[in-house]
Amino acid sequence: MSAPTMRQLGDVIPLPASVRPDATADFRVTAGVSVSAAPAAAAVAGELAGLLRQVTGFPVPLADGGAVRLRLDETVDEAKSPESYRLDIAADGVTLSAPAAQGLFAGLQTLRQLLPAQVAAEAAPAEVVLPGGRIEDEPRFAYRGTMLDLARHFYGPADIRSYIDTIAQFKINHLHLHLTDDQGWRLEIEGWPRLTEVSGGEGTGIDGQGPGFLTAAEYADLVAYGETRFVTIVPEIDLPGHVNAAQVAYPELTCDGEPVQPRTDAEVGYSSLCANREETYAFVDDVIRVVAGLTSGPFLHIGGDEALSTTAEDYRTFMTRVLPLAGKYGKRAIGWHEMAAVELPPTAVPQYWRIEPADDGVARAAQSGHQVIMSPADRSYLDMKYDESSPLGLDWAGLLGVERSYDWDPADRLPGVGEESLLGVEAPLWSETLRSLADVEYMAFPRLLAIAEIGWTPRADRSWPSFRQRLAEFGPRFEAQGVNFHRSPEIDWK
Ligand code: TNX
Repeated sequence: MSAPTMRQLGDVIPLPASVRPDATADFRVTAGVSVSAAPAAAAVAGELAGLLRQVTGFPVPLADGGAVRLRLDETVDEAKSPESYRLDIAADGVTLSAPAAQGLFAGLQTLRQLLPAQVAAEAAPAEVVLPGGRIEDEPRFAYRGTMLDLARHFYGPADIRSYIDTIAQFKINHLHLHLTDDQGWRLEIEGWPRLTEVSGGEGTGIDGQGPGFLTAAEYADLVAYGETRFVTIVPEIDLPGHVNAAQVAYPELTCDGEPVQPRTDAEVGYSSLCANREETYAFVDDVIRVVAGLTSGPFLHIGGDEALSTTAEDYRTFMTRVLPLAGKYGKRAIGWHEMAAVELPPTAVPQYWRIEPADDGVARAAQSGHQVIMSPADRSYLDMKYDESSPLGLDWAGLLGVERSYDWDPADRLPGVGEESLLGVEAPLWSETLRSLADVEYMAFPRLLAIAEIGWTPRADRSWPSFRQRLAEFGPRFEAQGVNFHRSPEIDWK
C-alpha cells in the first residue's frame, strides 16, 4: 500500500472562519472505518460514507459507534447561523456537529476538500489521513449565489443538477435562474401554453441555438433537488422589459396588440410590457402566482433591469403594482437595482450590478432597512472574458481575471451600503456566448470560487496570495469530477 497523502487543515475554499491545526491529532481512515449519525443527520452521513468509500475503497458502513460521527448538537450556540458547524479531527475519530442539517452539509463540503482528490481503484483500497485539529465555521453572508441565464441559451435539468452539485461544494446556497428574456421563455406556465410552445421551441435563444424549456414538473423537481444540496432556487421572470418572447407568444401583451417578430440577437432594452393595460397585470399576476406555487424558497426575482423602452412614469406605475404581487403569493421580491427608483415593499431586495456608483436609490433603500445583494458587473459577472484571449464571453464591464474577481469587497462598493445592509453576494452568468454546460463551467470555474469565499469567509481573513495557493489544488479535483474550468495563468495549477 502506498503512503497515505494528506492535506492541510486550512486547504479549503471558502476558507473557514477558524482553523486550529493539531499535528498530533491526525486521523487515519482505515479498513474498519464506519460512520455514525443522529437520525436527522442520516442523509449527510450517507453521503459522507459514500465519499469515504470512493476515496479509500473500504466498505464504510453506517453503524452506531463509528469513528466518524455526525451530530446535530445542542452544545453549538443556537444563536449561530444554521449553516455553522464544528469539525473536530482527532487521532481516535472525527466529529462533525452543527445546530441544523445545513451546517452538517456545509461541514461535509469542508471534509470532502480535506480528503485527497484521488479515487481508489477498486482492487486497491488505500488508507487516507485527515489532518488533525478543529475547524469552527459560519458564513459571513446568508445569501451566496450564482445565476444561470436559461433564456439566451437553455440548459436542461441534468445540466442544472450537475451545476448544483458543483456549486454546493463551495457553499454557494442560492441558484438564481433567469428564466425569461427577449430570446426565449423557459418555464411552462399553466394557462399560458404558448409561452413555452412558441418561445421555448426550435429556433429560440441567441442565434436560434438555445431552444428548450422546463416543464412545471421538471422545474419543481429541480427545486426539490436543490433542497437536498441546500441550494435555494430563485426564479426570475424579467419584467417589464426583456419580454419580447412573451409578446411573440401573446401579441395582446404589446401596447398596440400587434404581433412582434421573434428575436435571436443580443440587443437589450427594446421590449416592454404596457403599464396602462389591464391585460398586462392579469398576465403578470398569473405568472407570479404559478411560479411562486412551484418554488419552495422565499424569493421571487421580478427583473426590472434595462427597461429602456419603458418611460420612467410607466416603470413606476408598473413596478408599484407588480412588486407587491410577490408578497401576495408568499414571496420576497428581488429585483435588479433599477427597481430602487420606486417605493419598495419592506422586504424587497435590490440586486446591485452597476460598475460606478450612481444615485439610483439603492443607498436610500438600504438606509430605510432594505437588504441588498451585491453583483457588480466588473467583479462578479462570470460572462466577462478572463483576458483578451478568452474564446467565450463579453467585455462591456471589462476583463475579469481571477485576482480581480477575488480582490474586492461587497461592503466597499456603494457608499451607504455597508456590511449590515448586505444580504449577500451573487455572481451572474449570462449566456449570450455560451452553448453548453462545459461553456458554463469554463466561465464559472474558478471565478465562482472567489465569489464563494467573499460571501463566506470573514473579510479580515481573506487574502489573494492565500486564495491563489489554495485554488491551485483544485485543478486535479475538477479533473477528477469531470468539471471543466479555465486554467488561468494567474494560478500555478497542480
Ligand atoms: C446586462 S446587467 C444584462 C443582461 C445581459 C448582460 C450581459 C443586467 C441586469 N442585464 O441583459 O445579458 O448585461 O453581460
